[in-house]
Amino acid sequence: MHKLKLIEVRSEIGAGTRGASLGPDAIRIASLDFSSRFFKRYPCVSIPDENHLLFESSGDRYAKRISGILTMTERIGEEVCRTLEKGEFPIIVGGDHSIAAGTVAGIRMAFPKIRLGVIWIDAHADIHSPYTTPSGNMHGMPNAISLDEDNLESTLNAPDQETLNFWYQLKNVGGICPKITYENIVMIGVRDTEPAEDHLLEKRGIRNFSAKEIRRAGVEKVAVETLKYLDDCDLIHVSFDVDVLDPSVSRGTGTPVPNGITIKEARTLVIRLMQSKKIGTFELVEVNPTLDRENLMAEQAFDILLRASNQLTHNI
Ligand code: 6HN
Ligand code: MN
Ligand code: MN
Ligand code: MN
Repeated sequence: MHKLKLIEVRSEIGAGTRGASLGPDAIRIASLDFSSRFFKRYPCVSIPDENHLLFESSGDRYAKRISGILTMTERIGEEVCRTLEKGEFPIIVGGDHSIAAGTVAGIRMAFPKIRLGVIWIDAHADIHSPYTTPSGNMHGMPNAISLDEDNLESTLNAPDQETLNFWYQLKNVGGICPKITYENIVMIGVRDTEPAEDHLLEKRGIRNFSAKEIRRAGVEKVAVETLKYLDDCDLIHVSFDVDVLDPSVSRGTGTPVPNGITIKEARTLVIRLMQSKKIGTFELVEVNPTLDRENLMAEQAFDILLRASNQLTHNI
């Protein structure tokens, strides 16, 4: 039986809207409504945050608070690596999506040689670099960090040398760069991208199952196709950004995008993916209760976490 370990990361500094750091606590509160023993059953650690940086002015316009993101990536990486080395299954709960760079770093630190796949369930591709970001918010960059992607062909910004030094260090956390390759990433539900990202998605032929495709083919088929696409991988990370859901589900996330997937589709998708023994880590991010009503998003997120973990404990 899988031994699960929860890793809570109250990261706030990668997002442009305030409140994602409250996600893990909103999810804990939601678990009470389910009368669930989830948070009693599994061991849980909390990664110290760098949120004090929000109260300092940051000069790095094209990679805001990047020094803190580097510190967080190292901390998360070490914890995820330790957890995997103990044979436990890490479930990482955010926080903003910049934490995904730390999760992938941790997997790589534990297993430098394996073929690592990533299933990116999100309204966004999160593949910006400081050269292309429209916002400077680093939750839009974790895939570029893992892929060692600067996307210079689409340069719009001129980051300063200090920012670029941090960017280089960030991509090299754990001493392996790149940590994943383009053919081993599948995106599901991505529908809000900038031209610089579109350029990469097209040039690199990244597989994306749109919400429309999910509706047409059925979520079951999309899960099967996704796993088939990553058949060569030894281990797969699933990263679930709650803004993949349609905003009708809830407004409780910083960057909601219309035409998302339904909660029913999300549940089936996650359960079906988790049936694969290759899934080695699961991450859920971007719940923001300050934007929500009656903690709806946290309840949906907890429901997904619960189903994912129940499926995992069945995988003997
Ligand atoms: N997320 N592409 C936009 C940006 O500012 O870079 C949005 C990023 C959203 C990131 O939701 O994890
Ligand atoms: Mn995201
Ligand atoms: Mn997103
Ligand atoms: Mn946009």
